[in-house]
Amino acid sequence: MIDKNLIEAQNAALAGAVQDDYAALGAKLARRGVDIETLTARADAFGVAVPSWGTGTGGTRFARFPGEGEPRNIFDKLDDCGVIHALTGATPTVSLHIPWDKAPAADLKAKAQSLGLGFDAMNSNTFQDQPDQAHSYKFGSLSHTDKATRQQAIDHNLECIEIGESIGSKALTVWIGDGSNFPGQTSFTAQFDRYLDSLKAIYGGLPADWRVFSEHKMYEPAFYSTVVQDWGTNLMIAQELGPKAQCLVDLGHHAPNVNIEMIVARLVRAGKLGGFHFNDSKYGDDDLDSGTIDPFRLFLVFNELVELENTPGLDLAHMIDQSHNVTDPIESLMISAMQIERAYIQAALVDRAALEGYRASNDALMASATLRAGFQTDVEPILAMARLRKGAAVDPVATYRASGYRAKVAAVRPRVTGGGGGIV
Ligand code: LRH
Ligand code: MN
Ligand code: MN
Repeated sequence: MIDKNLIEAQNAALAGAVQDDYAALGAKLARRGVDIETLTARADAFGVAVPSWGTGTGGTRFARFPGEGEPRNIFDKLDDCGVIHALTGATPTVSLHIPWDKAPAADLKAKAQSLGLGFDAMNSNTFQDQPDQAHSYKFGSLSHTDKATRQQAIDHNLECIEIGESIGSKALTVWIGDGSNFPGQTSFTAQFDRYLDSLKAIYGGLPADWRVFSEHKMYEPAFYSTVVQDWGTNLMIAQELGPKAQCLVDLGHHAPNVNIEMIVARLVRAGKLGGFHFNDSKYGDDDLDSGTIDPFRLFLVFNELVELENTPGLDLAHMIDQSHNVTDPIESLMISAMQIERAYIQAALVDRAALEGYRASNDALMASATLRAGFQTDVEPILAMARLRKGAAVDPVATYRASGYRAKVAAVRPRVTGGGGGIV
């Protein structure tokens, strides 16, 4: 999809500068007692999953403005994911959404393999109706008052597990829009009990080596109450279901100013953090590109993850979940993957021993400064070197633009016109 020779040629022009910057940063970090190669090895091993649905232009509740050469189906989406991974070297897996990405498993597997991609968690969808379904989700899905509707939603999730199993996925993410719009519309308790019963049935269908991630979200599309509205409810769910159930934290699913990094620490302590949907947000579930609004918060999340990385059993699924309205989704996803990696490496270079010392002696100022030293270090030479060494692009966006990929696919992918909003 992207000519290896183009990547090499573009890299050749930048390699000298990368070497110089890398040597300078290496010397600077050495003075702080940090070995740059250890950090580069971390960057090299880091991966985050691309959401299949993020490769198309999203939309708001008001409108959708399609871009050129939008993927027509999951195979086009996988091609785009292959481009993102070839250029960044940081996105080896894709997270699928069913039924949006429904296709014969053998074809999905073969396509992913040809692109050097694997599959991360499967996402089920019971927040919208499909043309052929018997029961509507207008008033809920897994927590619906009607048993047949709940069963339909359960069956859909079991089918997602089945598809996932045949393509090598190991987890199912469940997010539901169920809730209510008016006080009095539902019983908080009975609705939650119904949800738990349904999820238990799904849990019962998990293969031995699978996990289920429940994803909380404060509001939307339900605007008065949501069944799985926060990490407290989410933790209750994971604890009641059993060891294969964990919580998924989507960074955009909290009230403004909520201390998400602290939620992360609490869930790790409970052995119940399963993974992330990375994005950034200013007001609500904005699904903006990772690290573009509050990069410090992203850093603080990774700071907890690095601090707790030796917690027994910790096995996190890192996934992006964004909606791109005004950019080329491939460019946004590449920048986001690199922002997430940047936050991770900045967290990894924090002097943990010094931090512990300042904490013990209650030196708040130096503890804060020690943490900030990580955030304020420009680790780009490390990320660029990791990409250079693995044959990805030193400057992924520039190489992508030079490749003319979007124009090439636009020639074979018909222009999508208009389209309503409504993507969550
Ligand atoms: C809900 C959500 C969830 C969905 C995705 C499309 O807001 O974050 O993860 O699966 O958006
Ligand atoms: Mn999400
Ligand atoms: Mn969301």
